[in-house]
Amino acid sequence: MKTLFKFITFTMCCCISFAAVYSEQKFDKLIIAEAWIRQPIANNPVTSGYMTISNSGTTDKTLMSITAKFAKKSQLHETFIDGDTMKMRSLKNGILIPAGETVYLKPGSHHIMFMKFAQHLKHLESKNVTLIFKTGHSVTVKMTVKPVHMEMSSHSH
Ligand SMILES: [Cu+2]
Repeated sequence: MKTLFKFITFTMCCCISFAAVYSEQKFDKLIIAEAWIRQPIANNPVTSGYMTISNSGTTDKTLMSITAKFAKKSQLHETFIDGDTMKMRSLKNGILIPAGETVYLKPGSHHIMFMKFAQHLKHLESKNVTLIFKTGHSVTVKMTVKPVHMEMSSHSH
């Protein structure tokens, strides 16, 4: 099933670093940082999540899927350009995190899509999200719910 969404949020700022705001979460050879969920606007039934994933090990890892209790459906998405429109689709083969490298899930690029919320996402709440790798290994990370503009204000000082 191929699902396309119009990527309306692309024009929002996507290039600001805010690493200092988040502590790293370490799982053996994986380091997760800057894990956040875009606070949904009003009754919008979908939102996206972002994080950086570093693989300090010597074997490549592939992130295959995501689960979260607060969303009935979670997918890994990529963003692409179709003509002059920004669109997104689910990544059937997951996201490769090569040994020794860092992969950035960020606005305008790969991201997590959370759909059909089972719980309300509150401002600055920390949510558990489980990352499932191709090997079957999984890790549960904490992601902070926040509006997009916060990354800008947090960066200004
Ligand atoms: Cu998406």
